[in-house]
Amino acid sequence: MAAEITTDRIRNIVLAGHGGSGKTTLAEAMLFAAGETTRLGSVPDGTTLSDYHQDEIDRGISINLATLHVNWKGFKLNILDTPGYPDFIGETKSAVRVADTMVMTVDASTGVGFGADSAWEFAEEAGIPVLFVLTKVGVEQAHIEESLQYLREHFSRDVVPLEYPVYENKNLVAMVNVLSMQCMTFAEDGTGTHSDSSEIPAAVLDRCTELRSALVETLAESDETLMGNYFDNGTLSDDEIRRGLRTAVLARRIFPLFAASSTKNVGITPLMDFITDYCPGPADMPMPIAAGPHGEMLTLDPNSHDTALFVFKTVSEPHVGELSFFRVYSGRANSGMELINTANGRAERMNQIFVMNGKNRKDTTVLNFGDIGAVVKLKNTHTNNTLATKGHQVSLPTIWYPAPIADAAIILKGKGDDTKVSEGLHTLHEEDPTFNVYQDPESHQTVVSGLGELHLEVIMKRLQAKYGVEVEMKAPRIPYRETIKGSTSTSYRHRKQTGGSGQFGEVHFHIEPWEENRPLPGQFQKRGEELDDLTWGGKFHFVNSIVGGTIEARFVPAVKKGIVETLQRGAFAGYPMTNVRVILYDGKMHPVDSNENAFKTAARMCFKQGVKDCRPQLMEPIWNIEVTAPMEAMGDIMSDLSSRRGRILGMDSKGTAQVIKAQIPLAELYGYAARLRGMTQGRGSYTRAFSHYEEVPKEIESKIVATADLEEVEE
Ligand SMILES: Nc1nc2c(ncn2[C@@H]2O[C@H](COP(=O)(O)OP(=O)(O)O)[C@@H](O)[C@H]2O)c(=O)[nH]1
Ligand SMILES: [Mg+2]
Repeated sequence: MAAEITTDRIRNIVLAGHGGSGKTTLAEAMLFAAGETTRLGSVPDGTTLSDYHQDEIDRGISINLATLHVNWKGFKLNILDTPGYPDFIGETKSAVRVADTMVMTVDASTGVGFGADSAWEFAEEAGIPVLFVLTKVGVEQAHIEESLQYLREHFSRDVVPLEYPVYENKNLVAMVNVLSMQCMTFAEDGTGTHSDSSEIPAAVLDRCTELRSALVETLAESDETLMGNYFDNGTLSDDEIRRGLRTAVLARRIFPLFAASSTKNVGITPLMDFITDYCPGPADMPMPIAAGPHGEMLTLDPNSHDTALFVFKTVSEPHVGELSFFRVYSGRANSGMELINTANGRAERMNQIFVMNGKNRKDTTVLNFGDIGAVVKLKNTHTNNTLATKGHQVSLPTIWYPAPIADAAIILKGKGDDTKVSEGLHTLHEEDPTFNVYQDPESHQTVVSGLGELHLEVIMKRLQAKYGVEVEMKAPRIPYRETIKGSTSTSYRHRKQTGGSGQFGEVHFHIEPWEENRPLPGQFQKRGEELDDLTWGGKFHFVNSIVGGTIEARFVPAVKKGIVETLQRGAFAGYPMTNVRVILYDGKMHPVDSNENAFKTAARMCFKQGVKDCRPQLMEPIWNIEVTAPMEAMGDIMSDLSSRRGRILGMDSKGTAQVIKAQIPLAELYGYAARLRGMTQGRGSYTRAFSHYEEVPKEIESKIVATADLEEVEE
């Protein structure tokens, strides 16, 4: 790009909407119309600029957010094409953060019932205007009026059509520009050029006139001065409409609706005109509040010469290295400048800066306040970091990502390199903060988590492609807990004669459940007690009530240690045990053969033997979930939940969606995100949080106990 782009000439837009609704194709049409490409790329052919990663071409969907730009009539439109699938919603979140307008695509060919609620919520949260685009209006079964009605019911009653398709014999032949009341006929060559005529076909004239009057009325209602003029003159002048519309779009009081057939580039150039004329530039939006060097809050100054860049995405590309995508929030970015990463205080050099079109990069020397670009080979910079001028270090607010809802344990397939796996997973996490990995200290499994099973699958494929290691995913080990419901008194003598010295220890235990304020059985005197908080949850109450020195005091700690070891490893199913009281009330010693080890072993064996008579019970983690989905899917969702041993706590409605609150065992939650999306065409979502432990039903418990790995030798 030759000329330097000034802030007032920048428009940052994010394309959002349901997967498959036509975002990538729309972006492709914009690029072709602006002369940025020499042919119109296609998603099915794998020839778009946005979906250039191999996994995207293979699956035919967008997985990564792509940064594109066009030069349109002297304006630079930065276009952030996002994936629509809930598994990759983190990418949408990142893109919304740096955009000033959202363009939400809505598939007119499938009629009502599309999703994209989360994108709408993100725009609401960010306070940015939303334009809707009805896509695929060229196909025969396009539902124009139904879609409009749905948008009004589902999102806002202030959705106003500014472009209206004209059909002849079910073929799309033109579009009416409702603002100018011109009928636009588009060139056949896919360039998006159109010739306009004031003659509007009779079939749509009344409807378009009606839509325009409604728009004028809405504008008048949203502004007091305009309201006055409207009453005086019965209408508004073109200039008043222009100013009123701009203000209303910015203030989110109006949500304009466009129509497009992207594969033919029909209807898109007027949308681009609208974006440059009516949508906010970076300086029209409120300046972000950042944290100063001492944590103080300050509003950035749009006229400041100090640079502040926010990194909203990083990706490592083969043959390129790590690319960091950023937006300039203050000052300007120059190639060669040195900045400080305010998250870690490290200096970074902006060796080369680029503007992007998917995988294509163009060198540039300067990006002004508000612009979006990329830089390669930063050393210590990740998503959510701010790079700022030394001495003027500010930190921009970070992007908050949705919490993971799917987990899997991973196992290396065949021979491979463990360190490569952990290095690879770590880097993939840095690139995609919605993907997490951790080592479960209890199960020793490597557990990955993300926004759905598809998300995890895609990341594992990426691990294989980039690091050459193949892994398998399976359900993570459930952190069951053992406990007891009954009590018993039991004893155990450990005696062993091996060659010279022997081993001898005998202990007598009373074992019972621990409960707050449960009294000690009357027959025992308390000589000493310890109430431990177990690291795996729950309590262990150890009571020493040895009378007459049958076991010397020096052996008592070893007895306790033997029990605690068994609690940790599990006494009947191989899971940690909680909430137990053991009263050591008798025992025997041998003058030569007794030692700490012997007592420890005796305690372990005695405890395990006793637990058998205490009605052992396995406990499982229960999670609270909140499922949001369209009404039509409720039947399937409910019956699926009950087959997963779920308990419905309540139902509510949220807009046109239904919200189910339920409790479900963690063991039944594996694969749930994918199942839910399958039942709802990707429109269902859920959140989860641990609630409590509950008894595992007997028939399930016996299966778990049967596979327990509990072999123990008497040392
Ligand atoms: N006929 C027709 N097909 C379209 C149009 N826009 C997109 N498509 C097709 O719809 C599918 C999904 O489009 P895509 O752009 O990948 O949607 P995205 O997931 O929102 O990016 C692809 O097969 C496109 O070729 C359109 O305007 N007309
Ligand atoms: Mg796409």
